[in-house]
Amino acid sequence: MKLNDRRQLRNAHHIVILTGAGVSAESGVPTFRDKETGLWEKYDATQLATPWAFREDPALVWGWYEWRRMLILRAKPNPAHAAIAAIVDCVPEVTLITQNIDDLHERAGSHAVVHLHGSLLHPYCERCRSPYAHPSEIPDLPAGGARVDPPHWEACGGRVRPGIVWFGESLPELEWVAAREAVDRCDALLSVGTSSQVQPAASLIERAARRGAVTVQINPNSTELDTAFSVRLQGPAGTILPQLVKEVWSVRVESVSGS
Ligand code: BJW
Repeated sequence: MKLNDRRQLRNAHHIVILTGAGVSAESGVPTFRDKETGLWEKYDATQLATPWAFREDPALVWGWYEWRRMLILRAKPNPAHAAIAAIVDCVPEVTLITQNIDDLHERAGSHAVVHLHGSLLHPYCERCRSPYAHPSEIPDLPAGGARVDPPHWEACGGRVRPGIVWFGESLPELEWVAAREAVDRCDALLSVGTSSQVQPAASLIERAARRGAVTVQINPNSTELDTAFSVRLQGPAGTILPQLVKEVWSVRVESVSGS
C-alpha cells in the first residue's frame, strides 16, 4: 500500500467497512460464488434462496438453512473479523455493514453491525413477523441438509421462515437507510470478501467512489467492481487485514476466541 493511501486511512474520521462471504471463508463458512467451493456451484439458488422456493417446498428450504445454521454455530471468528473489530478502536467512527447472515463479526467483538441481508439466527413468523427462538441444541445434519419441516409459531399458527433476505425481496428499510447514510458521510470504504455482484449492496461501493472517498478492496480475486477501487489489496482477508491494521494504525491484532 502506498504511503499516501496509508496516510489517508490514518487520517480518516469515518470508515465504512462492507463485508461479504469471503470474510467468513477462513472460518469454514462457504462463500456463494467461488469456483468449486461456492454454494451456488452445488446448489440451485432458485430452488433454495427465493420466497417462491420456500412456498413451493418449505421442508427442503428450511432443512438446507438448518444445515447452514449448524455450520455457523460451529464456526469461530478468524483474524479478519478480529482485525475489523480492532479498527473500531483506531478510528473516530466506523460503520460495519455486512451482507453475511452469520454472527461472526459480533462474536469477534464488533457492535452495531448493519446486517443488510438479515440473520440466519433470527427466524420469524411469516404471518405475524414475531421473532422465533431456535431450540438451544445445534442441529446435526448431513452436508447440504435434509428435509426438515419448519416450525409453526404457536401464537398465530403461521409458518416460521429463515430471517434472511432472499432474491427478489427488499432489504430491511432501517438497515438500508443506515448503510446509505453512512456511505454518504464516510472518508473511506473498505470492501472485504465480496464479489460485488449482488444489488443493491454493491451499489454502496460506487456511491462511495463517486463521492471521492478512498475505496479499498480486500479480496484474493478480481471482482465486478475492480475499477471502482482506488486501492486493491489482493489476498485472503485473514492475512491482509491484520497487516493493514498494523501498517496503518500500528496495532497488533490479537486472535479471538469467538465463543
Ligand atoms: C475472500 C476469501 C478470503 C474468498 N478473504 N475474500 C440490479 C441488477 C441486476 C439484478 C438486480 C438488481 N437489483 C436487484 C437485483 C436482483 C438481485 C441481484 O442482485 N441479483 C444479482 C445476482 C444479479 N437482488 C435482489 O434480489 C435483492 N433484492 C432487491 O434488490 O430488492 C428489490 C427488488 C425486489 C424485486 C425485484 C427487483 C428488485 C436481494 C438480494 C439478497 C441476496 N441474498 C443472498 C442470499 C441470502 C440468503 C442465504 O445466505 O442463502 O445473500 S444471495 C448471496 O449473495 C448472499 C450474499 O449476502 C450475497 C453477496 O454475496 P457475497 O458476499 O459477495 O459472496 P460471493 O460468494 O459472491 O463472493 C465472495 C467473495 O469472497 C469472492 O469475491 C471471493 O473471491 C472472496 N473470497 N475467500 C477475502 N479468504
